[in-house]
Amino acid sequence: MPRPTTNPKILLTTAYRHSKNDYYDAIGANFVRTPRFAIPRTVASGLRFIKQNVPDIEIMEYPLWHEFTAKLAEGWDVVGFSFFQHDIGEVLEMAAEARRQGVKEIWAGGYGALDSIAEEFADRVFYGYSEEQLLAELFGRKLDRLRHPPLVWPLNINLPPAIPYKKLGIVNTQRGCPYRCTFCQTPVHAPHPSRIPLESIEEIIRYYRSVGINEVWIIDETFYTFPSHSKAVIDMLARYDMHWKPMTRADLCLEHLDSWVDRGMVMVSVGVESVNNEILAKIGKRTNIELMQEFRRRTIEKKVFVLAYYMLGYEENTYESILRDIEVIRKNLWFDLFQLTVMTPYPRTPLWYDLESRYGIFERDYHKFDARHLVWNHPNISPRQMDKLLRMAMAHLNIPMRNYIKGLIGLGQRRIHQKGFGFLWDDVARPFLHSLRYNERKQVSLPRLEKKP
Ligand code: B12
Repeated sequence: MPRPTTNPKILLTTAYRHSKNDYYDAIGANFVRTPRFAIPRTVASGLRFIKQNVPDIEIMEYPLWHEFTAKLAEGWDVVGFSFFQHDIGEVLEMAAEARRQGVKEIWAGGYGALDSIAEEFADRVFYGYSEEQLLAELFGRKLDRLRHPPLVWPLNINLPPAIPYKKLGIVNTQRGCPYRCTFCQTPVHAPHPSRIPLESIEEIIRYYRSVGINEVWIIDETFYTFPSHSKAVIDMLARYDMHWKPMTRADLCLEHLDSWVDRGMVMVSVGVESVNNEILAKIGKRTNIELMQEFRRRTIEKKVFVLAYYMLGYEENTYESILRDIEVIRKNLWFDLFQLTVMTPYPRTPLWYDLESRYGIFERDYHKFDARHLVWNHPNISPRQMDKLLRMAMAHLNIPMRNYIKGLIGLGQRRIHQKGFGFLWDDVARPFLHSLRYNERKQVSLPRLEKKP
């Protein structure tokens, strides 16, 4: 793209909300019982990263329709959309409205842009992480250091009503993933893993501390891909006295469990995906059930809360085999919380090409690509049966006093042991009071880290 002589006016936004509280909640969607956790998606990580590093661009996260149209009326050279697959329906409506209001150039980016429809409605499609490209192409500048924006998620407890419990600081320490699981889009989106500079990570941890946040979630695809970098991050988290939760692999976590717990890890999330070793081998997961059982045993011992990702609906599955697997989990692998999804082929993954060619992907409603619906012609299970299986799995695997509340009590015991009843202030009252005060929807720009003399 030729560099424009004057700075173009660029607005990047996300799918719109249908009503005030219509924030997608991928965690809350895993429960049929109460109390339950909720993490409404109120901030758009990709757009915050762009804004932090390319400040001349304006961003708008999850607007209501009337907010979006009012914004369009301000006049823009470019309107770009950041979206997931299941947001495409809303984005198509928004792009049409932008064209109607005279916007000449529409952009698409994020994971949803891997769908071929992006080429149809957008003039430009961006693949993968884009800060450097945007800065160079639009403003002829080089990125001296990728900076990490403030990314804060609300963690609520729904009794109901929804009680704001705490605000979590989100940290990305690296991008991409060296593993090649057949269902995952990351190898297409970011095929070459890279590190986020340690200086930027320290900047963001210091920011979280300064605004009263004491828990961070590391949402890397696979934390500890770069061991020496990750070790430095862990030391930093310990130095700032943070509680932290990485998203990683069970084998990596098992190997480092003692030292991670000593440095403040309280929770971990890992992909279990299946309780069948043949399926695990077939999807390229490179784990097995024996390893998972050992991981479970050790995390119980260390009182670490485990969020397990689990997929239903492999080609080999039948209605009955899924019910049997649920029982296997309850007996041998009952983690503290399950994020349950239905295996969904996403564009350009090996799984997508395979299922499309052999069975066909029938679903045309993009909303159903939220990993909670059967979207392809499964040989043994119908979409209705899959809905029922998903609900049954939730009902049998996420039970307050059998796992997730019990897991929290375990965490509380560990904290009492460390801090005495000071934990009531540090872990309960203070996060709650802070949660009422901090508005994560407000865009804040991060001050530069002052170098120590
Ligand atoms: C954090 C996360 C979440 C969070 C989202 C929080 C939030 N506020 O966004 C939670 C836990 C809620 C979540 C839930 C789900 N997630 Co998720 N999630 C991720 C994860 C781990 C990180 C996303 C992220 O923040 N990346 C960091 C930012 C900086 O990167 P980015 O968003 O890609 O943005 C960069 C570029 O894409 C680009 N860019 C982005 N948009 C645009 C737009 C324009 C115009 C331009 C120029 C550039 C550009 O520039 C950005 C900066 O470099 C990814 C895997 C991954 N590592 O990316 C999966 C992932 C995105 N999730 C996925 C899925 C399937 C889901 C769920 C549907 C699963 C489920 N059923 O529970 C839900 C749906 C959530 C939803 N509706 O938003 C899939 C997406 C598949 C797809 N095509 O839709 C992924 C890729 C996981 C996977 N490997 O399969 N998720």
